Amino acid sequence: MLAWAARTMARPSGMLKPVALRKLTGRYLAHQQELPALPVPPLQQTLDHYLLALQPIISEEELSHTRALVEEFRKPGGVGERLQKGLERRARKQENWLSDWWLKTAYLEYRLPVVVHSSPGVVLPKQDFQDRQGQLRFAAKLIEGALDFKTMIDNETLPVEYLGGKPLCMNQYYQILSSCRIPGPKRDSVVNYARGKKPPTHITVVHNFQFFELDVYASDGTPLTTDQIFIQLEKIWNTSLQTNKEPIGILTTNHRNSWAHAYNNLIKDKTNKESVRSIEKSIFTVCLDAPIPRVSDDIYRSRVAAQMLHGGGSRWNSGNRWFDKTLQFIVAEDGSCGLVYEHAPAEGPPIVALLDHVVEYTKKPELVRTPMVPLPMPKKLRFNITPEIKDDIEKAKRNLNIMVQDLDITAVVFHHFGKNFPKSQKISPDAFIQIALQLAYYRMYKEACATYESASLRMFRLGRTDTIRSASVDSLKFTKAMDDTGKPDPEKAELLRRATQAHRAYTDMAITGNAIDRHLLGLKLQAIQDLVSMPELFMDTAYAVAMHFNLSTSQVPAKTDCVMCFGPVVPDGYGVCYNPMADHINFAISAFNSCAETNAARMAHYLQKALLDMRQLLQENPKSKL
Ligand code: COA
Ligand code: HC5
Repeated sequence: MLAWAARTMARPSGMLKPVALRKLTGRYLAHQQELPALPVPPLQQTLDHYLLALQPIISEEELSHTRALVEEFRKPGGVGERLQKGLERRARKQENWLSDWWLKTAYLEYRLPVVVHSSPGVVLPKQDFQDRQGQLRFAAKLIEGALDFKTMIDNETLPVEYLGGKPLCMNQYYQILSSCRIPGPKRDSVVNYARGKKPPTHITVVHNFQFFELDVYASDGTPLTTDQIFIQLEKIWNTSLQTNKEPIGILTTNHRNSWAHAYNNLIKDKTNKESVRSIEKSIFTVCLDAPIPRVSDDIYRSRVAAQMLHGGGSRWNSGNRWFDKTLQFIVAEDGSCGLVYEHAPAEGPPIVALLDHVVEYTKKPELVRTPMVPLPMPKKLRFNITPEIKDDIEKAKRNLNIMVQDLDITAVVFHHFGKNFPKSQKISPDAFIQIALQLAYYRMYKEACATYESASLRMFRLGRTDTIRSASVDSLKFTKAMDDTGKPDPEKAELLRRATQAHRAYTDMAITGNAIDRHLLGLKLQAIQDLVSMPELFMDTAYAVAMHFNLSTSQVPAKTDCVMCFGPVVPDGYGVCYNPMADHINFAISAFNSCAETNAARMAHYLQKALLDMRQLLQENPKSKL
């Protein structure tokens, strides 16, 4: 039993409290104890790297102003050193000096709706069923596959993952099932029921906006079989044929403060409270969606990506979700399927590992047909809708439909090459893709922008992410040179190689805990905690520019040929997620329609062109053998 996990996860605030690890046992814990603690990088190093990171994105004039602020901040005995000491003290006391702060800042205190602004989606390859039978059979297999993965979590038999030869923190796997975000007036929380006294044995199934509690374990504790689950799903389907139900789940799409207010109002009623608790406790959710409108093959993926992110609006499937639920599988009647997940408890890779397992599972032939024992009717979760709740639903619908209209998303398969080409050139594939993004952006806007790429900090205990700043001095040198007819091609190729090396070097710095973003955040939060006045460094325009990520990107590799997606993080930005496979790359690019300067399809076009041009440049200008 994961005693440590039980204690930390039961805390309703979702915050992780340090507990003496010594007393604990278990395979998972033994592994966790071996992991190093996240270091606090040296102050002077971070400040030097900060100035370097600013170079490609701000003017020389702004830079000299910021240089002066940095000099002031870094002086011996100055405010920087004082805050750094505070951080180092925190690092000695806590299991991970960053994780509580990150959880709060990036998620629990972030007030925008989780839909589009925070929760990522995954689009699975289209399944070849065309009807309800096929839909329910696939959903039943998927549920069984997910329960199979859960067994590995429960038994602590999940294989430890590695990055760059180093073992990774596995804690996030213990956070993704039986958990849910709960809205709060100023700050949300995450509850996890997996390690409680009586862990849940049910999932939530939603159909036609109606929620059901489906027990997926038999009385002897074994998981139901595909056939049994299928029969139960049919019962659910047949008792939820009405399509005129209030889409109560829409409430979870609202701004967090509004939702927190509506939530307190909703759960005043005892029946509503029980229904909400059942959803929150459930192992995960399965959304049986209505078919999405038929579209041509070339925009099919983009359409499904939008469905996964927001459900298509109040008239389509958005009411068929509980967006606060950590994990929601989506299976639509027309064969489109995927998932959406609430980001606070975990990063993409554990979710994708689960998904890879589930997809493999669904491909297995069904072997045994179990003799049918009568199973109880799944419980319908009832809601009493007062006029006030109805009003909250209407408001949420209006806001959601605006968000749905505003999301511009393009999912494409770049089929000319995948990881194999950059590898053949002895270049990091991830760096190659990131530099292509820089080239695409430069060609569109004639400047570089602050660019975020997620880097895993899971080499450290309870590590989440730091930022790889992909816009670098070297990337800008290359992107400026690429279309400069005065520059010889061999020089351009050399600049490209150098830019990819710089990117890979930043990646190594980030995954070993030496990047600048989380350290700067830590210094800023330390200043707030110590109640010293905010250092000017953090009130500087350059700092705001550096944190305004017009390109927010992430690589999430998967075995399954799927595409992941998320929204932009600024009103005038792009969200770019990619899954590089051996011979092709799956991309999803998002933007907002309300911003005249951005266009997802245009960015996708420029990105593909950049990848092709860069390949040609390298092929025509091979590296000298000297
Ligand atoms: N020559 C030849 N091959 C190379 C190479 C080179 N110069 N550099 C790298 N490669 C190979 C690698 O060995 C690796 O091989 P594999 O396919 O056999 O595993 C492959 O190319 C991919 O390496 P690379 O493209 O450099 O990227 P990476 O896998 O190291 O990933 C990050 C880089 C930043 C994505 C990764 O470190 C990371 O942090 N991932 C987590 C991100 C995350 O959490 N995202 C979700 C956030 S919710
Ligand atoms: C299933 C794919 C999930 C990818 C989500 C992701 O990359 O989230 C980033 C998390 C982080 O801490 O970097 C945030 N981002 C979407 C804004 C890049």
